[in-house]
Amino acid sequence: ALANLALPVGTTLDRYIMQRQTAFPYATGELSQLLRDMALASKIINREINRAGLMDITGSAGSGNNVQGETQQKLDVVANIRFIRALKNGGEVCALISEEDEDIIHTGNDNAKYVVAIDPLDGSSNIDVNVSIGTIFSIYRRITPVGSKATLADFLQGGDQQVAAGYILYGSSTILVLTTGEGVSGFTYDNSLGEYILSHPNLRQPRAGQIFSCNDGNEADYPIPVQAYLRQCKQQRLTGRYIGSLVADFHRNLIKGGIYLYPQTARLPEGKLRLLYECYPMAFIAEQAGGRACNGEQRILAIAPTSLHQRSPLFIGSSDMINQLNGMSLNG
Ligand code: AHM
Ligand code: MG
Repeated sequence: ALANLALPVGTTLDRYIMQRQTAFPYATGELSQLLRDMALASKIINREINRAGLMDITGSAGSGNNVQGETQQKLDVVANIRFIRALKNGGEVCALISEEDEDIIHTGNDNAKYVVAIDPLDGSSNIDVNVSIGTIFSIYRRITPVGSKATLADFLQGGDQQVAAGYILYGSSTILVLTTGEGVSGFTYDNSLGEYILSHPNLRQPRAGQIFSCNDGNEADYPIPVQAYLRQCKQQRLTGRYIGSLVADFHRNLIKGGIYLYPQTARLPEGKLRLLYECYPMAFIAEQAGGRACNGEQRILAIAPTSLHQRSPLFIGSSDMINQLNGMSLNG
C-alpha cells in the first residue's frame, strides 16, 4: 500500500495519483479524479495570483481575465469561484463548504461520493502586499446515501474521518502538499510544464526545531501556560518567525521543525482559525508527517465538530515541542 512513497522525485502528480490508484484494486478512480480537479483549480488560482499586481491591485482590470460576470472581485473571492466551478465541473463532489460562504454549496452532482471543505485563499491580509498565501482543503466520503442531497452530517464527521487533505502554498515557488493517510508528499509546480512534480516524497517533520510562530502582539491575552511556554522559547533563544499565513508558517515549520500557535485571545475566545477547513486538514497532514496538533486539551482531529464555521485554538508542529507545551498546560 505504500507503493506511492517509493515513487522517485520528478514523478508528476498525475502519475503519482494513477500509481496510488492501482495500489488499491477496488478504488474506482473518483478520489483520484477529485484530486486532479483540485490540482487544476490551484493552477488557475496560481495564474491569477501571479497576475494580481497587473490587475489593478488584485481587483479587476475589467479585461475579461476575471471569472465570467464577476468583475471587480478580490482575489480571495475569485479563488472561491474558481474552486467551486472546478469541483462542480469535475463531478466527484456532491457538496462543499468554503470559508467564503455561509451555507453548504450543493454542486448538483448528488450521485457523487465526496464532500470537500476548503479555504480557497488563506492569509488574506497578505494578498495585497505580495506575501505568501495558500489554499487549504479537506475531503470526506459522504455518509448520506448517494443520490440524495448532502447534509450537515456529511461535513461534521470529525477530523479523523478525512480521506485526504492538502494545501497549496503560493510562495517563492508554488507547492502542493498532500496526504491520503499514508504519509505526506510535496509537489512543486513547474510553470513551464504546467505540472506538479514530486519534490518532497515522504515528508517527515523534525521532532523538534528552533522556530516558534505566533502573533506576539496578542501574548498578554494568551492562556498562562502558553505564555510560560513562549517565555521558555525566548529564554532558549529560539527563532521567532511569523508570516501571518497559516499555510506558509506551517510549511516552513514542517520542513525545518517548529511550532505554530494560535491560542484563544480576549477578542477571539475560541481562537481564530476554523476547525473544518483550517485546523483539521493541517492536523491530518501534521500527524501524517510525524508531527502533532492539539487545541490545548485534545488532539485537533478528535474534536467533535458542531458547526460548519466553528473556530478552534491551534497548536501544531514538531511532536516534542507540542508535548512540551502540553506538559506546561498540565502543570499550569
Ligand atoms: P484568514 O482566513 O482571514 O486569512 O485568516 C487566517 C489567517 C491565517 O492564515 C494566519 O495564520 C492567521 O490568520 C493570522 O492571524 P493574525 O493576523 O491574527 O495573526
Ligand atoms: Mg482562512
